Parts: sequence; structure tokens; C-alpha cells
Amino acid sequence: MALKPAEFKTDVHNDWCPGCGDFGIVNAIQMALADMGVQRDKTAIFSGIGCSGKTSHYINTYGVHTLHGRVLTFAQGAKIANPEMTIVAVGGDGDGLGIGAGHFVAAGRRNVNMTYIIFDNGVYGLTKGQASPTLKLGEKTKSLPSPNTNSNVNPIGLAIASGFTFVARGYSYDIRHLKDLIVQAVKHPGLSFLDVLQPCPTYNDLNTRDWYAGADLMDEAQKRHSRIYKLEETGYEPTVHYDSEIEINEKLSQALIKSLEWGNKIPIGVFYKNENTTPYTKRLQDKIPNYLENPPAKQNVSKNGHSNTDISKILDSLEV
Ligand SMILES: Cc1ncc(C[n+]2csc(CCOP(=O)(O)OP(=O)(O)O)c2C)c(N)n1
Ligand code: SF4
Repeated sequence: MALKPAEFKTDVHNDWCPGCGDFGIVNAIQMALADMGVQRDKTAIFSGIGCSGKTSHYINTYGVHTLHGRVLTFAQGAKIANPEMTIVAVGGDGDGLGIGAGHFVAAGRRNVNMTYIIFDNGVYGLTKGQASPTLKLGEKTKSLPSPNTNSNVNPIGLAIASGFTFVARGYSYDIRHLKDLIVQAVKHPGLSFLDVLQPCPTYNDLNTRDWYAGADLMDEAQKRHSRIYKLEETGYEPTVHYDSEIEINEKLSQALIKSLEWGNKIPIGVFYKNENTTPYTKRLQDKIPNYLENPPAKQNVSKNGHSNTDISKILDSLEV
């Protein structure tokens, strides 16, 4: 029987700051898991290190709190070992685009069928607000002694350039829209990436909820003009339909151009979607024909209490 969103909550004490955008993302993930009717024992949330890293403690499925910047390696390994599992990896923009940037690019080349969500707040929240890779050059948040001296990474552009086959952006204060994006991302037959704009009220006093809502863009009638707009409401078409090189290149180019929009107009929604790229599990199946029937997670590792894996040859070869 399908579980309700509340049944994906845990009793673990939540120590995020009041008003943190992380709450909306966790709610959206729980709602999406319920919507899709996933089973708890067939689902695992992997998280990196950071405020966002605590997410795996708050969602009642299998969960693994991994190492800083290494969440994609754990998550991809789990999916490859047990292709039946629904795998969602989460982490901060520092975690995924700073220390984890190499794994981000490498993951794009594999197309493992799983979802990666970045909680994008422009700062290193857990370590008290240093500039993260998505903070723009020259910006100064309240915990920085002087303006940022580094240029920023564009997460959507990097995902497109790295080969992710589903690339989208959500906003943590539009939970229903975010939930729908997560459902699409998880159902996508390949590696999906979601950049989620997540205001950190404690350390990022620039990209606040009010700023996204356009509080500084009021017109004469004192009406706010939200910076955030939805791609799907503009007729934007992200999907590759025909698997032709020409169409793929067109869709990639328009997604890259859209990824550069920032400032008074910030798009959310699906930027790019291509279901035709062979998923990694299929690539493995072509090499190991019975891989899906007998993946590593289903193989016996012991018999009568003794390991049936003989690594003595490897150990001998390492002897000096
Ligand atoms: C190898 C390693 N280097 C540095 C740290 C210190 N550290 C912990 S969390 C963090 C950054 C967190 O920022 P971000 O990934 O943006 O996540 P947020 O807290 O904003 O959700 C750092 C540098 C660590 N735990 N491990
Ligand atoms: S420091 Fe920022 S990201 Fe971390 S819990 Fe507080 S508000 Fe959220």
C-alpha cells in the first residue's frame, strides 16, 4: 500500500535554523516519494556533509550520511550494486560543486539511473557561511570579511556540459512545483540533476526569500515582481524527441542559454531532458549478460559463516 508523506518522516530532532529553505526540500522529497508509491525498503537517500547532509536522517527510508563531496560515488555504487533500488543523492552546493566537482563531472558521463539534488544556498552553511562555488564574483554576504574574489560555477550549465540527461531547477519555497520536478527526475530513466534554490536566512543575506520574491522590484502600485518564473509557462520545450544529433544539439544549446539567465529573471523547471542515452545499467548488461538477474547485492558473500570470496591472490600480489 502506498505510504503517505508523513510516513516518510522520522523522529530525529531537526536542528536546521528557523526559516531554512532545507525544510521545503525535505517536504517535497517526502511528498514525491509518497506520490510515486515507492517502498521504504527499496529506496535509499544518500547525503553529503553540510546542513543539507542531515537530510538522510530526516527521511524514513534507508539512508546513508556519506563523506564531504563523495555522495555521488556512494550513491552510484549502491545503484550499480542493486539496480532495483530508487536512489536519491542530496548535498550542498559546496559539497557537490566544490570538493565534489570531479565526481559531478564523472557522474554525467555514466548516466546511472538515479537522482542528484543540490541544495543551492550560495554559502557553506554548516561551517558558518563561507562563499560557496555558486556565489557570484564580487558579492559579499554577511559572514564574508570582503567581497567574493572567485567567479561562480553555473550548476545547470555544468550539468548539461557533463552529460546529465535530465537537468532542472526548483525553488524550495514552491514545494508543489519542486515535488513535481522530483517525481519527474526520479522517473527519468538515467541520471537526473536538480539544482534547488534554497535561501539560507542565517548566512546568505543577499539571495533571500524576499529577494527571490522580488521585494526590491516593486512597481508603482507596490506590487512585487517575483524573480522566479516557470519555464513550462513560457512554452519552453526541453525534451529531445527524435534522438537526432541536430535535435540534441539544439536542445542542449537552448538549455545552456537559459542556464545563463540570472538577476531579475530566474527560470525554474526542466531545462533539458533526453531519455535516449543508454543508462549505465544497460551498458553493464551488455558486458555482463546476467547482471540484472544477479547484481552484486544479490550475490552470496559467505557460506556457512565463512566468506566465499578468496582475495588471497590479490594479497599475494601486493606483498613486497
Ligand atoms: C574533507 C572535508 N573537508 C572539509 C570539511 C568541513 N565541512 C563540513 S560541511 C562543509 C561545507 C558545507 O557547505 P555546503 O556543501 O554548501 O552545504 P550546506 O551546509 O550549505 O548545506 C565543509 C567545508 C569536511 N567535513 N570534510
Ligand atoms: S546555516 Fe543556513 S543552510 Fe544551515 S540550517 Fe541554518 S539556515 Fe539552513
